[in-house]
Amino acid sequence: MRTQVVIIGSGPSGLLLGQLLANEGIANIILERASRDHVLGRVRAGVLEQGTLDLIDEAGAGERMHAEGLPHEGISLAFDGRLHRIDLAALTGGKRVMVYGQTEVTHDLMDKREAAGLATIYEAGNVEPHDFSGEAPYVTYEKDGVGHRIDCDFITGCDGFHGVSRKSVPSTAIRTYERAYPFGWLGILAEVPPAGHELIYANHPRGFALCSMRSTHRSRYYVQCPLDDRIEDWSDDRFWDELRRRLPAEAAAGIVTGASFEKSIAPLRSFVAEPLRFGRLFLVGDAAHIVPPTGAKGLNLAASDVRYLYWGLREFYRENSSAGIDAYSSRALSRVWKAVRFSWWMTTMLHRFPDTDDFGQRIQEAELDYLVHSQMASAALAENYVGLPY
Ligand code: RFL
Ligand code: PHB
Repeated sequence: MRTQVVIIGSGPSGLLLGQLLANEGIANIILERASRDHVLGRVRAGVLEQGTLDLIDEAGAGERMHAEGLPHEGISLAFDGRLHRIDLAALTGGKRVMVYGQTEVTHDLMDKREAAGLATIYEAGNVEPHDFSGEAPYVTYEKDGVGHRIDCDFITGCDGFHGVSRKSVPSTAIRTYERAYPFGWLGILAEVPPAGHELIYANHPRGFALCSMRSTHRSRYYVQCPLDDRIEDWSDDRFWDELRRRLPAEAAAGIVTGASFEKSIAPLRSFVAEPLRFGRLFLVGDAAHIVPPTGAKGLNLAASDVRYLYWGLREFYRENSSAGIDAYSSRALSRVWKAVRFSWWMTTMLHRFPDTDDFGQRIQEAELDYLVHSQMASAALAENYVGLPY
């Protein structure tokens, strides 16, 4: 079998890249280890930057997102018993974010791909990229016990943090940077109306909490928890009690409780691999970098990598120029590192660390107090939250 671009991974990066390339007439095949239902069952991101919306629109998959997504013009920071609103739109000249679940984005892109008759091979086992340092790369995989080979011009590793693409690169050719945080996020989804109509990020001596949502009738809440906590130890009642304790009274009063239908603990990590290109293999999205979810940047960074790589590949096929793919790694990484910095900073300011003592707590509160009362500091937060320019 032969195609122009093999895409490993059918998460948002792989699907978005595949659709943009296909719209441009560039043939591609997606190889996905999991089943379609498994991919759609993962609950993850919820906040999309304008640049991500634009790219989904360019792919032609934005219709339902605009109909059902919730545009947000602000967020609140909670600390010292009070809520403080950051007016994102006023501070950024009218920019907003959209609350629309990653699962929905993935769904829309999968539907679009299927309607266009583009190939995705689900439950592809032992996917392996080969010979990407030369001119004739290929990918092997197994399906239903039978081995297959796809020859191609380029391989794109859109296979997430635990994928095979980054691991296929010789360790001497890649450099990684990492910070693991000493806590996790316990998250739940419940079919109840959200506490308010915007997100609330809360700093509290008991630990961080986040009030988010998926729609006007579905809420997504998180509380910081120790990494070794087990889901079984967190009944819904315990979760709701802990969440309310970490919020100012006015926000806690707005919490509507109900049975959760999803509950999971996610570790927090910052990670960057450099570079993002190895001959004819490119790393994209979580395959190359991870940020803690505090800045809502993971999916948005995946989309930003896709944008730069799409530009590069389009230029290669349209104009026979490799300038864009040559610039991919440095262009993408420059945006990645700024989001890594922002996510690390938000995480550091809002969470309780094992060594946070009373002094540390007061320093966090002083920083937050400065942030919400200084127009310039608020504007810097808002500028990063809505997404830095490309
Ligand atoms: P994904 O989504 O991990 O998709 C990778 C795909 O590759 C497949 N795969 C393989 N396929 C073939 N062969 C192999 N060997 C393979 N190995 C893996 C996998 O099955 C999968 O289908 O990576 P992608 O596409 O780069 O997308 C990245 C985003 O998923 C991620 O950055 C975000 O979810 C992060 N994130 C958030 N990002 C935001 O922008 N805003 C948010 O509000 C936000 N909240 C979050 C988040 C992530 C979270 N968790 C659980 C990690 C909240 C949470 C709790
Ligand atoms: C979410 O809704 O899952 C969400 C929102 C904002 C974040 C992280 C996660 O910063």
